[in-house]
Amino acid sequence: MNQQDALERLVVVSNRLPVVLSRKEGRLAIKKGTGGLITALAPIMRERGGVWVGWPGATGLTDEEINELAARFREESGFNLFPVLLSREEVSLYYEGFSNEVIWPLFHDLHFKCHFKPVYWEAYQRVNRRFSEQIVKTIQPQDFLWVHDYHFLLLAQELRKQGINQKLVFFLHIPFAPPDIFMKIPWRQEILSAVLEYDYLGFQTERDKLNFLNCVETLLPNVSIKSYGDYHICHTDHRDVHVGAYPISIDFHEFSDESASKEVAKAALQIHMLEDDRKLVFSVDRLDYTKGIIYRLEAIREFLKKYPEHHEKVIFHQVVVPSRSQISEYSDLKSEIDALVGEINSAYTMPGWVPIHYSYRSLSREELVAFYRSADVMLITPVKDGMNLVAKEFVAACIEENGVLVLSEFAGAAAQLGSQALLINPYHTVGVAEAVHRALMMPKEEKQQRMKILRELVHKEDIFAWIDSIISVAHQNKIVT
Ligand code: ADQ
Repeated sequence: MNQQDALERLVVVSNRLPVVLSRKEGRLAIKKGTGGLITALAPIMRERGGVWVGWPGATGLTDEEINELAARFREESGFNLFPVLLSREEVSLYYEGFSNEVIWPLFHDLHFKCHFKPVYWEAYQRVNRRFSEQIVKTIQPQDFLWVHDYHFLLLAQELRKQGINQKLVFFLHIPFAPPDIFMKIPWRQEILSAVLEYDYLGFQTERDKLNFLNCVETLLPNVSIKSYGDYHICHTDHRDVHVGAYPISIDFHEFSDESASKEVAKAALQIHMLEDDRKLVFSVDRLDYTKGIIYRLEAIREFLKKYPEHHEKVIFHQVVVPSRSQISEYSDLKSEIDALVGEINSAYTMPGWVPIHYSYRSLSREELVAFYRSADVMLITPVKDGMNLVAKEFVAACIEENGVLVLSEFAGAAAQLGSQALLINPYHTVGVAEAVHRALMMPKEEKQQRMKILRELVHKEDIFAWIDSIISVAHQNKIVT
C-alpha cells in the first residue's frame, strides 16, 4: 500500500455488522464479532478511521438503542459502525428469501432448491436501494468503498443512481454459477448488468471468475472482455470493470499461536482422554446443505462397513453449528442428520465405543482449535464451497504437523491446498471412505511432509496478503500480464 492509500477512509459494506448483540437484564450489550474478516480489517479500519455499514442482526431496535450501541462500539474498537435497520418482513424476504433461497442455492449449483418468488426479488431490490440511500449519507468523495457478498449484487447500480461515481469494489465470498445454471434466474439480465456497475470484482477462484465471464459473454454480448493473463477487463458502454480471482484466507498466526497455548494443549489432552486415545476424524460445519454432511455420513457408514479393522480404534467427531434455522430447508436438514447419525451409531456401536460423536452447537474458539490440534484427520466434504476457511484454520492449528487434510475437490480451498491434501469427490462415498482409510494409515513422514508444505502455503497467503492484493489492485489499475 502506498502513502496516499493509507490516508483514505475505508467503508466496508456487508449484510451483517461484525458484532454480536445480546440482551442482559433488559439492556442491550454489544461485542465485536470474531470472524477472520473483522480480525484482519479492524487494524486498517482503525488506522483509516473506517466505517462498517450493515444490519446489526436484530429486528425491533429503536434508533436510540442503535445509536448508543454504535457509540459504545466506536469507543472500544476505534472505528465506526453505520447500522442499517431491517424490518422482520425484510429479513424474511430479502435475507432468508432472495439471498438464501435463490442466490445461495443457485450459486452452489443447487438450483432445484431455489424458490424464485417475485416478492423475494422485489424485497431484494428494495433493500439494496435502502442500503444505497443510507451509504450516501455517510460516504465522502475520497472513501474507498468495499462491498461484500451476494446480498449486494445490485448495490453498485443503486449507488450510481444516487450519483456516486467513485470506484466501487466488490468481493463475492461464495462461488459464481456457470451460465447453464445462472440462466435459470428469472432476473438474470438485471443482476448481471447491475454487477457490472462495480469497478472491481473479486472472486474466490479462477473457476468462479471464469464462470462469471462466461455468463457475461452469454448474456451480455455487447460487453467486450479483454484478458491480460489471469486478469480481465469487461468494457461496457460506460465503464471498465476489472475482474480477478483473490482467494480469501485466515490470520495464520492467530490460529497457530492459539494452538500452541497452554489452554489449548490442556483442552486437546482432555479430548484425547475422553476419546480413549483413539484416532480422531474431525469435521465442523455450519448447518448447511452445501457442506455435504449427509454424503459425509454415508461415507462414514461405507468406511465402517468396508474397514472393520478400524472398529473401536477410530472416532468420527462431527460438530454442526446452528445456522439459518428460520428456513425450513435447514431445519429439515438438521432432522435428517440427527436420524442418520442415530441409524449409523445404532448399527455399529459396541460396548465402550460409539463411532460417531455428534454435537449441534457453537464451539468456543479455544475448543475449536483444540479439536483442530487433536485431529488425526480433518474431513471436509462440501458439495460446493466458495473457499472453506475451516480447511485453512486446521492447517494453521496443526502445529505438530501430524494431521491429514481430506478435502472436497469442490471447495475453493482445493485450488490452493489440493496438491498436499487428499482430494475427494463428496458424492463418491466409497472414494471418501477409502481416502479416510488412506489418511489414517499414512506414514508419519508423509503426513509431516504434506502438512509442512500446507502450512507454508497458508502462512504465505494469509488474510493480510489477501486484503493487500485487493486494495492495491484497486488503486493501481494493475494489469498482471
Ligand atoms: P461459511 O460458509 O460460513 O463462509 P467457512 O469458510 O468454512 O464457511 O467459514 C466458517 C467459519 O466459521 C470459520 O472461520 C470457522 O472458524 C467458524 N466456525 C466453524 N465452526 C465453528 C464453531 N463450532 N463455533 C464457532 N465458529 C465456528 C462463507 C463461504 C465460504 C468462504 C467464507 C469466507 O460459504 O466458502 O470460505 O465465507 O469467504
